[in-house]
Amino acid sequence: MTRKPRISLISAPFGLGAGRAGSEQAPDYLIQLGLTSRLLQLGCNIDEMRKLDRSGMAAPSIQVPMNHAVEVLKMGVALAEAVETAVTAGRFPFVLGGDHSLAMGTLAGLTARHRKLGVIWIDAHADMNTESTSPSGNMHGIPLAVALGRAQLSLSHLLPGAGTVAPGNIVLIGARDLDPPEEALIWAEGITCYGVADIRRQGMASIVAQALNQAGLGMDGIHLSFDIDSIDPSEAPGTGTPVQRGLTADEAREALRLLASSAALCSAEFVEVNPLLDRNDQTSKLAIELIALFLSNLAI
Ligand code: B3U
Ligand code: MN
Ligand code: MN
Repeated sequence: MTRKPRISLISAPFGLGAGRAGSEQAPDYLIQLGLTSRLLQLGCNIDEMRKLDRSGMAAPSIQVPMNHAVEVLKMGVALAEAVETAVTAGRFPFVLGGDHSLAMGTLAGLTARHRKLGVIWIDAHADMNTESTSPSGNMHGIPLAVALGRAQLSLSHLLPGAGTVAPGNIVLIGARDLDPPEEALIWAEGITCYGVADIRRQGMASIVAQALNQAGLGMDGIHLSFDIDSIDPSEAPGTGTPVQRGLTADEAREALRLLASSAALCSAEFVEVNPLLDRNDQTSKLAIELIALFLSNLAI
C-alpha cells in the first residue's frame, strides 16, 4: 500500500547566487498565484511550511572568491538546517527557490542524514564549475562540484556532518550548455548525462527509468533537483539563463510524474523561476502546475 509523504514546504527567497535578480521573488509569487491552495486541493499532505531568512545566520569562516559568497553561504547554512530537521522528523523536504546555489544547502542537509544519496539533476546546465573554473563567478554554477567534493567549498562547511555525493550516483537530464571544465569533470568522473537528443531518441520514460536505476544503485534515497531552465524558453521564458532547444513542457510533466511515483525519491527542489523575466506569468503558471503534479503524485 502506498501512503502520501508528509511534505515540508521550505521557501527559500534567495537569488544572489544567480547573475540576474528576480528568482528570490519566486516563492512568494508562486504562493500568491495559488500554489499552496492548489496543493491542498489535490490532497497533498503539507505538514510544515517554512520561509527561510538568512539574517542572523553566521557565515562559515571559509573565504570563497565568488559573487555574494557570504550571503550564499548564510542561506546555505539556514537551508541545510531546515532540510536536516525535516528529514529527522520523517518529512519529505521540498525546497522552493530561489536560484540553484540553494542546492548546496539542500544537499548538505540531506547528506548529513542519508550517507548514500543519489541525485537526479534536471537542468540545461551541469552546475559543475569550481571557484577556479567558473566563467561568471555566480555560485549557482558550482553546487554539483561542491557536492562531489571537487571544489574548495564543501557541503560540510555549511553543516558539520554533511557528506558528499558519489559521481556514479549523479545523473544529469537535459544538459546542453556545458563549460569545457564541466565536460572534463563529467568525463573524468564518469557521470551519466542524458541530453535532449537522448530523450528524443529513447523517450522520457526510458530515460527516467535508467536515471532512477543509476542514481539509486545501493543508495538510501534519491534527491531531485529541478531547474526550470531545463525546459525550452518558448515554454519557460522566465528564467535567468535560458538555453534554446530544451525539454518540452510535456517531457517535463512526464519526467516529474514518473519520478514522483518512485519510492526511492526522498526530497526535491525546484529552482530558477524568475518572475521579473517572465511573459504574462507563463513560467510561474507552468511551475505551479509542475510542482502540483509532482507533489500530488508522491508515494512512499
Ligand atoms: N555555466 C555557467 C552558466 C550557468 C550555470 N548555471 C546557470 N548558468 N544557470 C556558469 O556561470 O557557471
Ligand atoms: Mn542549475
Ligand atoms: Mn540551469
